[in-house]
Amino acid sequence: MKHLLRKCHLYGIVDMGYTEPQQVSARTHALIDGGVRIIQLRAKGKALPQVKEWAVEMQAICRCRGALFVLNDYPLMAAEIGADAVHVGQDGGSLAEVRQIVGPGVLVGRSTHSLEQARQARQEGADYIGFGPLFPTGTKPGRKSIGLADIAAAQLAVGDMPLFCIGGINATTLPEVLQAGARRVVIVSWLLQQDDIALAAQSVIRELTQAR
Ligand code: TZP
Repeated sequence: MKHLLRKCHLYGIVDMGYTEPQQVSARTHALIDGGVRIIQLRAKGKALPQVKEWAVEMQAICRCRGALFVLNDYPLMAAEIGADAVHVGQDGGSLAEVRQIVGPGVLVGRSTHSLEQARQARQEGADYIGFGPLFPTGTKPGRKSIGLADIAAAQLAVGDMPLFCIGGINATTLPEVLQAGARRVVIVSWLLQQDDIALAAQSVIRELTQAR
């Protein structure tokens, strides 16, 4: 699983704030068609039985097509449905607690919002981190953005643990994010709002590859 994670440079999220239930399957396929190999279900504020239904649907697609499926927020459910990874926020408990719930075969990702939190997640043994929000974003309204200045230092601090920059990344901001040293990114709303999600993902992956 970890070797698959290492190959991932664009991380996609099917965020139910931007996605109708009947689009879950098509959007998961479109992301994979575009080359995305790690995809998260993010369903903030949705009823658990619904979340589970979408998670099972996405997990099956990802398994079948060779992509990693990540469930946001629910370690118990992630273990139950056999997700490849679970992603937790700063308020999601210690990573040791999360690991105890999901067991050794499930990757654990952590959101971080500062250099210090990135270091801490590395120490706690996260498999990967999200680092941001770099820019203000409607996907996390009211959340203070951290800018680009610490990307290179954070990258250095976490060594070979994959660090995905996140928050307000789109075709316009991507070049400056790469210029600041980012090598992996999560893009949520911009990708989901493209007419052709697969094509948009492909072009982002091309830019990420050229920057390496
Ligand atoms: N964590 C930090 S920023 C963010 C999350 C989940 C949302 C990023 O969404 P977008 O739409 O790509 O700005």
